[in-house]
Order: sequence, then C-alpha cells, then structure tokens
Amino acid sequence: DQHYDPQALQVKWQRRWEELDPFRASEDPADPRERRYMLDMFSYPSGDLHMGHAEVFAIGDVISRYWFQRGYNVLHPVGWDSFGLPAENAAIKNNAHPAEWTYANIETQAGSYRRYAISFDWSRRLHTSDETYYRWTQWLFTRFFERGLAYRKGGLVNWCPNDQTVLANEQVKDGRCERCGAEVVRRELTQWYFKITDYADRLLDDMAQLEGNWPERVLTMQRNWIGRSEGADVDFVIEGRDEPVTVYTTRPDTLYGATFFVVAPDAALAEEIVADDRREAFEAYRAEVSKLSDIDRLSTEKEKTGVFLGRYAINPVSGERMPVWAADYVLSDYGHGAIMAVPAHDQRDLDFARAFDLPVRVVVHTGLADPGETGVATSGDGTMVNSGPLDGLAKADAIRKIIEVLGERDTGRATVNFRLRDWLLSRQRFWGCPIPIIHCDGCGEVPVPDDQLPVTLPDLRGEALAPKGVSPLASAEDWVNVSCPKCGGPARRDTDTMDTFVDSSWYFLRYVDPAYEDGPFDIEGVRRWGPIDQYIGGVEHAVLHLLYARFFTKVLHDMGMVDFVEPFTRLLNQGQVINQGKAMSKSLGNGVDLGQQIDAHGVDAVRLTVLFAGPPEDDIDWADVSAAASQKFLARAFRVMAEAGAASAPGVDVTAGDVSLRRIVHHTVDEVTKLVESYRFNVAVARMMELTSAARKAIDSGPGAADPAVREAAEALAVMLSLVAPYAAEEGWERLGHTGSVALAGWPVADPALLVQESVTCVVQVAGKVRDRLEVSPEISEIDLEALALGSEKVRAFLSGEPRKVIVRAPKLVNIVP
Ligand code: ANZ
Ligand code: ZN
Repeated sequence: DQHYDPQALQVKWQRRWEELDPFRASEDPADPRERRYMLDMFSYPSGDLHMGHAEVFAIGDVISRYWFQRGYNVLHPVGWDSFGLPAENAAIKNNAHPAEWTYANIETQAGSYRRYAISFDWSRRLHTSDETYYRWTQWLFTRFFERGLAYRKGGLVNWCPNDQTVLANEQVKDGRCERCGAEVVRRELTQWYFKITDYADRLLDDMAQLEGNWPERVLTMQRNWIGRSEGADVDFVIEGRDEPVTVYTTRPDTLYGATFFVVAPDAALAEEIVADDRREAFEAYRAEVSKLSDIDRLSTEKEKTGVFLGRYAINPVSGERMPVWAADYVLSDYGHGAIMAVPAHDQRDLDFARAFDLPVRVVVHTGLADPGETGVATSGDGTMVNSGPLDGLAKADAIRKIIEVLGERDTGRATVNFRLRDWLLSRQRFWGCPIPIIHCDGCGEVPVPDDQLPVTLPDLRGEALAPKGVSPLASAEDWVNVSCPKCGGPARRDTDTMDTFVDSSWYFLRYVDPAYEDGPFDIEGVRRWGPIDQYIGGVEHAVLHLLYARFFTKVLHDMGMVDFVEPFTRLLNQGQVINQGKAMSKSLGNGVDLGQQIDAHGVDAVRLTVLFAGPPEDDIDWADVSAAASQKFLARAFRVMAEAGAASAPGVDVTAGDVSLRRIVHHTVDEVTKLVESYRFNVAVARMMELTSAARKAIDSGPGAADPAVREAAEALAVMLSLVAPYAAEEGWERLGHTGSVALAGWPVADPALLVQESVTCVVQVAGKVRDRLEVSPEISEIDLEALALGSEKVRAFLSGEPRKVIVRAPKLVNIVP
C-alpha cells in the first residue's frame, strides 16, 4: 500500500519514538561528539498549543534535527514557564487551585508537542512552578540580596488597576499593561528591585559579541532601552538654598542659552523650594500630574503645563538669574529630576517658553531661522554665539571647553546617564515564587536560611486569591507569622511573589540537570553545554526576557558560576502567523486552530506549510498558504520512497545508477545542506520538491523504480525530509528497508564528482548551415558563447571579416549572419 495516511502514521510513529527515544542528549564523558545546545523559548501553559507555537517549534526542530543528522550531541530540552496570572485568574473563576489548571494544561501541551514531533529530550523536562525549581529561584534571590543586587525602596511605581499588581517598566507598553492592556497608573509603594542598572555598561558593551548573530532590531531595541547618553552634570545655585542643585544635560555647550530652570513636580526638590505664595498652585498642579504616565508626560504633542515656583537659579557661568518652574515634562527619576531649559535648541523647552512667554536666546548659529519666531528649535551643529569663551567654537569643541571651565570652578563635570531603571520584581499576586525574606522589627530584612528553602506557597485557592491590592499571601496568617531566623523574635514573611520573568531568567541553565540538588544548576554540566548555540523566540521579548536573562548570566558569571557572559550565542526571531493580513483574534474571527489543521492535513503537512511559507523571520499569512497542497506533495514524496523500497533493497551499488538522476540527487543534497545551514528552510523544501519530481520522472519514464539512482534519491529524500515531515520520512525510511529512526540516519554527503557541471553541445551555424559543434557548460553566458563561436577555426573559415549579425541562444545555438 503506497497510500499516504498521515493520521495512521502519527499513531504508529509516536509509539515507536517512545521506544526508540532518539533525541536524548548524552552525558557520557567518553562520547566524542561535539555538543550543541538548541533552545526554543519555553511556553506558558495557557491552553493548548496554537499556530504561533507551531511555527516557532517547527523552526527550532528543523535546526535541532539537522544537528542530530550531522552527528552532534544535541541538547534540545522542553519545559514550562508555569507561574503566572492566567492560572490564578482561572482558579478564582473556577474556585480551584492555580496548580490544577497549570499542570492540566502542561499535560495537554506535552501531548501536543509529542504529536507535533518535536525532537525534545523529554528526560530533562522542568516546570518553574515546581518546588524543586523555585527553591533555587529563591536561593538565587538570596545571593543577589547578599551582593546588594536585590534591595527594597519606596517610590512611585507602575500599577495595573486591572491585575492589581505592580509592573516593571519593561511590562508597560505605551502606558498600558503589557498583559491585559489596562491603562497603568502610578502608586507610591515600597517594593523589591534588582539592581540591573549596575550592569548597564556591560549589558551594552557585551552586545559586541552578539553583533551579526542576533537580529539587528533586537540589539537596537536593547541599546535604546538601556539608553546610554553622554553629557555633563552642572551645578546651579538656587537663591536662598545652601546646597546647589545639579542638572544633567547632553548639551552643556548651550549653557549660555539657558533662560529658565525646570524641576519635576513630583521631585522632593520642588516641594522643598516652592515659595509660600506659590504653594497652593503648585500642589494643585502636582496632584494633576500624578495621574499621568511617563509616556503622556514626555509626549511632544501634549500641551505644555507648569507652575512658577517663585524662586531663581543662578547660571554658573553667566551669573544670570533664571526663574524656576515645575513642569511635568521633566521626570523625577531621570538624571537629577531637574533641568536647565535651553528653548532655542530644545523643542520641549521651546514649546514651554512659548506657552509661558519666557525668553529664547540663540547660542548656536546654524543658519536656520530664529526659533523664537518659527517655533522650531535648532538642535543641530553650528558655531557658538552669545556664549563668552565658547564663541566661534563648533559643538564638540564647545562641549570640551565648557566642561573644562566648569571643572576649574568645580561647578560641573562630564558624566554618563542611562535610561535603564532597576527591575521592579515584587508582585502582589499569588501564583509566583515567594520572596524568601522575613521582616523583623529588630533585624530588618532577614533572608530565609538556605536550608529552609523553599518557602512554599500557602495553601490558598478560589476566592482567597481574588486581587485586593495587597498580596493574597498576606491573608494566610499562619504562614505569614514566623520567628526571625536571626533573633528568634516575632517576625513576618514578605508576602509578595516574584515577577515570573525572574523564573525564566535562569531556566536554560537548569535544563542541564533539572533534578540537580546541590545548587540551582550543575556548574560542570553548564560548562560542558553552555552557552546556548541557538535560541529561538518572539521579538516581544527583546527588552524583557532577553535583557533579564543576560543580566542574570552576568551576575552568575561574577559569582563564578558560569564561565560565559552572554547566554545566547545566536538568536532567531520567528515571524507571526497571521490570517487574511491581520493578527489572529477572537474579535476578528480569523483565528486558525492548530488542532483542526492537524486533524485535517496531518502534522507533517502543517509543519511543511509553516516552513515552506517563507523565511523564518517573515510573517506567515495563513490565507496565502495551502496545507492541502503540502499534504499532496507529501503523498507524492511518500509514493517515491515506497515504490523505490518495493523495487530494490538497501546497500545496492549506487554508482551503477542512472547518472543524470544521480547528478540531481547530489546537487540537491549540496544545496539543501547550504540552505538549511543558512536557515532558508523554504527554499530547502522547494529543492526537495524538485528532487521528488525528478525521481518520479525516473520511475515513470526513465530507468524505472529498480534503478539504484532511484533508491539513492529516495533515501536522500527520506533523510532530508525528516527535518520537516518526520512521520512521512520515518515510514518512507522503513519502506526503504531500514530499521531504526530516520532521525539518526546521518546526513547525506554530496559527491563532488557529481557536482561538476555536465556539458551540452552547442551548434554553431553560419548562414544557416552547421559549421561546428562546441561542448560548453549549460550555464555559459551569451557573451562567452559568442566569443567561443567566433573563435572557432571551422567557423572562421566561412567568415570574411566582421559578421553582420550574431544571434546567440545559450547554451545550445549560435547563428552567424556573415
Ligand atoms: C539642556 C539641553 C539643551 C538639553 C539642548 C537638550 C538639548 P537624553 O539624551 O535622553 O539623556 N533632561 C535631563 N533630565 C531630564 C529629566 N529628568 N526629564 C526630562 N528631561 C530631562 O536627554 C538628556 C536631555 O534631556 C538633557 O539635555 C536635558 O535637556 C533633558 F539644546 O539639557 B538637555
Ligand atoms: Zn530579628
């Protein structure tokens, strides 16, 4: 029976793979194979796998299976990022425990991964919500705490009113909660932070290692997020205040153009210096501003607002008195929360100056019209004017000079600023890793001793988990009240849980041995396997997970626990699967269900469709592709393998096979190898399709199914196809008379002798009569062919001087009109 029945093959081969277990990474020290570590971003168990998973895991699987075929010792593990809000919300709704929902979904997804034939090493499976895992998340937190890298501070934080929890800056997208879309508000809270800002320079500098191996747009996004800027701190005396106030500026060269001074309304300084008769107006203004997000405040479109504080600052070089204002476009947590305003050369300052009738003074002559009249600030380079000792200088020289002048008087210095803020990690939700800290009135923040980890979650369920603005853990009195590990006195556990991005910041290290008990990960094992050779996932993690994981790796490097500083050597961002030109969504009703696609066309056809649709980075519009056509191709490929298998046995002398088919086979192998290496899977699939057609033709109207070249073609096809369509490939391989999994058959090698171009015969005519026959390459260019024909002795004998016309039809014909 040569009929291709995908569903029957799925049942058969899933069972066989359980027995064969072909994808287990070897830890045998005597194993001579080179190691490779392949990782797909692990999934959140929110339900069954969807089309997005179908794409990312198909891509990762091709690479991983290719490495297996090439004889590497491959680590390709699977796990779940299994703490998080959706489980908790489901538990509240169904009066259940989040673990029930979570682990049920994990089982569903595990079954789907198996069905989808991903080459995982199932023996290394992990879940971040397991006690055996989060014990070590807590252990790492404690180490960070000891190193001063985890600390608590009060301040304004982002609060999602819907999820009733704080969010990290990275989780706020355009002023909204990255998860639920609710508008984020600001709240004054004391929270735990990781001191990622200590690593800002290294996070930036080490990107040099990633250049060319990570998508440029991810590097750019991280660079912008870290936001290194070079400038100067300048000290201004405020009349009536002893201590001068420092501002950060990237344009110290424009110091003589400063005409007013602005303080963030929410900065302590504003409150402190506001004059008595301005206090009422100021406080009303501050209350208004507290409702705004940073995005609103920084928007250049927003109308400028502010209040005069009734005080004056003194320009340290010109001695000029400048009014001090409070305005929302200055943020309290960037630089020093105060600025010198240079309206002529900064657009926001200019907008503000025009709104409140403040002076505009040009200090950089650019040749453009006066900003005071046009309303357009001139921020480019030019020649300094109205600037005392700076007059006549260009920007770079003026910056150097003014820093020198300020330095002599000790009123300023060159400095570097970062946009990056510390990572707020506390969450007021239940289903996460408890923060292993005990608060004692006498001893302060005391970490739970390592031998008492993990601090497990109290047993709460259903209604008890409903968001109340404080962590549900706080209501578990028995759990909260403990004795201080230091003094034994009464103390309370920290009741917040960690951001789930903490869990995913180190999971890739745990995979080496998820059952490891002597630390968060097996240091020796990570030395053998790390860093990850290829990581694959969505671009939505560009400044979230990927930044955090890089930070953790650097800290662990400093602790002497890993010997690399970058965890992911290569990164690939897959595109999205969309439908009818739009992201799939319930409201649009354009969702495509992975399970239904698989039921209709089979796993192989779905995988092939995803890979054939285009380069892995591009979006796939499901309306433009055809899983039915993929299924038809697979049926054709399967028939070739089955017919070849029925007509000959393994081990035939292929050198006796039909040469023209053999050339095609070896060309295909050569090309598919290069295409897979460069991740052009869609073109690789196209080549496999061409090989299938060539083999079909050889069977039907060539040397026939028994020809050794047909077997050679079918065997190469089975191995190459195993990357894309594992079920059809396995069955084909078996039909071809082989035992064991095709996944480990070994990648075919192209014979260089068969890659040499065949020659074709070119006929050269003079005045319509054949005068010579030339053996030429089928790829010869028209110019080369013409030169060759005109150079022929036999042809020249019929020509007297320059021909009137030469018609070239490469590679077969040259027609010369004398
Ligand atoms: C004077 C000046 C003149 C500025 C000029 C710019 C152009 P980046 O590059 O993002 O670091 N700034 C400083 N602290 C601020 C804060 N807390 N809130 C809002 N703005 C702040 O931006 C640095 C520039 O942003 C600084 O340089 C300052 O304005 C402003 F022609 O100082 B500048
Ligand atoms: Zn104590």
